[in-house]
Amino acid sequence: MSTATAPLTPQEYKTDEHPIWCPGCGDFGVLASVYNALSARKVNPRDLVVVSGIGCSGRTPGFIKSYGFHSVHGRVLPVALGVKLANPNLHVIGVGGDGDGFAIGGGHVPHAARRNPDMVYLIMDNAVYGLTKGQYSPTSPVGYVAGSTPYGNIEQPLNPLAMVISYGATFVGQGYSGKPRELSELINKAMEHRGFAFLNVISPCITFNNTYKVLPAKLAEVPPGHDVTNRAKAFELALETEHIRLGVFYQVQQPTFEDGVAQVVKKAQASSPPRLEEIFSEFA
Ligand SMILES: Cc1ncc(C[n+]2csc(CCOP(=O)(O)OP(=O)(O)O)c2C)c(N)n1
Ligand code: SF4
Repeated sequence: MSTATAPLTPQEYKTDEHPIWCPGCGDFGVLASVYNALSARKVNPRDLVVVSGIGCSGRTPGFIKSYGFHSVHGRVLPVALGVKLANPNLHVIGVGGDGDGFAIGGGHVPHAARRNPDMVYLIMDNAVYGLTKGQYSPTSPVGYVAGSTPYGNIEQPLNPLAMVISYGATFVGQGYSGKPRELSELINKAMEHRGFAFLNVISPCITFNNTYKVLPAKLAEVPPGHDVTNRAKAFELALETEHIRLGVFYQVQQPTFEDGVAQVVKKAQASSPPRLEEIFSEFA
């Protein structure tokens, strides 16, 4: 992966496209943090691909100077994995909403996590379907009232962090759009990690699920001295109810998917597999 010849400032990662998100949407803070992290890491835009699903969050690739792929709902990960396999030298960042990632796209997350491709998967978690006007999502709390749940949501929310830790991701962290400096550092660490780096970013939807007032009392950093290689401890932090922890929960090193694929290709090329004619001759 090459770095830009002249490092870009965060501003220079902006495109001419202006976000049409509602004023005050948390996604602005996430986008600014991505710009900061790209600038800090001196990422050359031509070596970067941002892949998104559908949702307000799905518009993100249009705002980042890079290659981009605004895919279909829930399909961030298969597209991102395809990009990474086609050219392992690229930086790949997948972005999407909690609905995109954990409702319609939920079947892809375990397999991406256990394969461990070297990419970042960033969820903008607003606990609501923003684009389609505020229906409850898999991370909405019990009791959440919206057009689709006028008497309150009766389903328990799922826990993206605990799920992804259990799926075998090698980097799991959580950030908050309202703390862009800390979030920039977290994205930087996720990009530095070699393997599947999952970031759940709490990014309030000011229009349909305004949590700005209640969040500050609940947010707390991952405790100092937390051993990020301790998976059981990472689970404990993810399952805490008193606090919503911010920082790196879990990080270990394991071989990446693309390294494994390259080895398989090498082995296949070195061996002399039977020719198709030989295989077919068995059935003649
Ligand atoms: C296959 C398919 N089903 C449903 C939709 C309608 N749809 C568009 S975005 C969305 C959910 C958006 O919520 P989320 O993924 O959390 O993103 P946000 O808008 O909150 O950023 C839905 C259900 C769609 N576009 N495609
Ligand atoms: S509807 Fe919600 S998530 Fe979508 S742009 Fe507006 S505030 Fe952001």
